[in-house]
This record gives sequence, structure tokens and C-alpha cells, in this order.
Amino acid sequence: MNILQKQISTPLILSAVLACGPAPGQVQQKLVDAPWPNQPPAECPFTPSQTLKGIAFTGRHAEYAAADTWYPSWASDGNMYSPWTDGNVLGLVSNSAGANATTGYATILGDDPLNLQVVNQAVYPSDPSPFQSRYPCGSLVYNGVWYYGTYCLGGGQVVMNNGITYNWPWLRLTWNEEQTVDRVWLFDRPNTYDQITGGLLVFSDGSTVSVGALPDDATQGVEVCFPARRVQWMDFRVTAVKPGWYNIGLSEIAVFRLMPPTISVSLEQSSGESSYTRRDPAVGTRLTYTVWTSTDLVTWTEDTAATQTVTGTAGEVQTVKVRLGGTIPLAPPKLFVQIRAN
Ligand SMILES: [Ca+2]
Repeated sequence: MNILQKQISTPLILSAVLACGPAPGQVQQKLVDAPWPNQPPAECPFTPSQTLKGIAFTGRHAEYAAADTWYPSWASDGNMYSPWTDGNVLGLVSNSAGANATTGYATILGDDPLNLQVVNQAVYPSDPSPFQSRYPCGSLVYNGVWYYGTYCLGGGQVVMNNGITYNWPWLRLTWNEEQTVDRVWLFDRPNTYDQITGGLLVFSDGSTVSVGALPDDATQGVEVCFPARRVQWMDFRVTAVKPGWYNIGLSEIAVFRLMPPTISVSLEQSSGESSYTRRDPAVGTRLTYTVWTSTDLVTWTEDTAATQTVTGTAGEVQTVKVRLGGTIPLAPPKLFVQIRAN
């Protein structure tokens, strides 16, 4: 996720008309204002449109609302759906600043830019903490579902580097319920200007894990492994950046839940065998698995002679057959087996 600058405020003024190239035998439409310059660079990989020849403003326009940050998304029902904020739409106010921040949304009806209807306006409250404001960003209507994103600005914390204030230096991932996590991947922004050179993972249980520099071009990420902990949220806080560039951020972050080994086939007395599932160590779990037995569930002894054979892999999940060492069939009337991951 890159850190974004707030978009320049743009009132909803629909005024542009497209100037189409003349079909053979037709007179070209005269434009009131000069078309925008249109000299694509030589290295532009796209061929010029044969339909849309240019764009110009005529001065004809209609104003519908005194709010900004409109991103109309044209849906299959013929309507446009758009967020908005920081203004007033037909008497409804949205303000993106502060703990009571809201973002607005509305439906735009009609095909004539000069005669549209803005309807169903509403606001959605959402506290931007730990940031100071929240704004609309992406908006898409797909298969009847309106997907609508927001972003926050104005960090509650800053990072100073060579006298420059870096804003928005951290993010928080919050889960609906506690998760047991033991691994995080972090990828820098892929450009070679902005780079995080140090950071800190902070967990809701109060624990922290330091993170070193992220590879600048993001062709590789950094994997941070740590003893599993049960948490409801995790921060990544940037503590150091490459001097001279300001748009620090991540291109990707991934947090992995601990997958404890789970017995899938109970211990069979006659064969001394059982099976369990685990995350494939090849994906980088850095865990080793040992077999332990007990006759009373109190005293446990490692069975160093036990064999473990992978019998199947589905995605990241492996099934492992365990055959206990010692005399087979098993002699004790009760015997319990336990798989430990370290
Ligand atoms: Ca970078």
C-alpha cells in the first residue's frame, strides 16, 4: 500500500465535451476553447485513439454540489455512483477531519451532463485514528455491489530524518478476533527512491519485534519470524528511511497465522502409526517437529526413534505419517502421542 497524497479538491463540475474526429465527408465540430495539447511522447506504447481526437472545455457546465473528492463509477444500471466529502450535498454535510470524520456517497442519475440528478446522498462515519483525517479513494460498482475505499492522512506520529518530517509512518492491521501469528512479510515500494531502512512491529500484547532495511526494489521482501503470540492487532511502524525521499510506504504486507500440528489419524496400537497435518516447512516456517509419547498425559518423553514420512501435500498443508519407535504392536494399554513444533 503506497502512501498517497490527498487529491486536489475538485468540485463536481461537469463541463468537458469530447471532440471527435470527423468522419469522411463530415464537418469537424468547432471548439470554443483550444484543445488540450496532445503530443504523446515517442516512447508511449499505445497508438492514438482513432475515435477520440482531443479534449477541450467549452465553458458550458452545471454545478450540483459544493463538495469534493468525487470519483463517479459508471455501473451497469446506467447510473453513476460516487463518494464525496468536505462539503455540502443538497443540505447534507460531510467533513473528513477529526475523530468524527465522515465520507459521503451519492448516486448520479441521467445522461446529460448539464441535467443530472444527485440522489441518495448519505455519509458514513469512521474514526481515522491514529491518523487525523479520512478521505474517499477507489470506488467501483461490480455485479450490483458498490466497493468503496478510503484512505487516511495526517499521522499522529512522525519520523524525523535529516531535519525532514516524514508523515504517516505506520499502519495497523486489526482482526475481528485474536489470531496466533508467528511470521510477517514486508515489501518496500518497488521504486528505488523511497525505502524503509528500519521499522518496528508492535503487537496488541505489548510485545515488539525490530525490522531491518527492506530491499529497495521490492523484488524480495523481508520475512520476520518470531515466537508465536496471540494478538488482535499489529502495527508496523517505520523508524528509519533512506534520506531525500518522502513517499515511504509498503507495496505489500502479509501476516501468517501459526498452523499448529494437528493429529488427523489417531494412533493405531497394532501398527504404532498415526498421522498429523502441518504447514509445509518448505514455505519457510523454520519449524522442526518432534514426536512425544505419554501413558498418563502428565509425563512426556520424546520418541527419538519415531519416523516421520510426508504422505501428501495440498497447498501449504502437509500430511505426515508417524511411526513410533520401539516394540510394535504397542505394549502399554494406554499411550498418547503428541507432536511438538519448535
Ligand atoms: Ca523502494
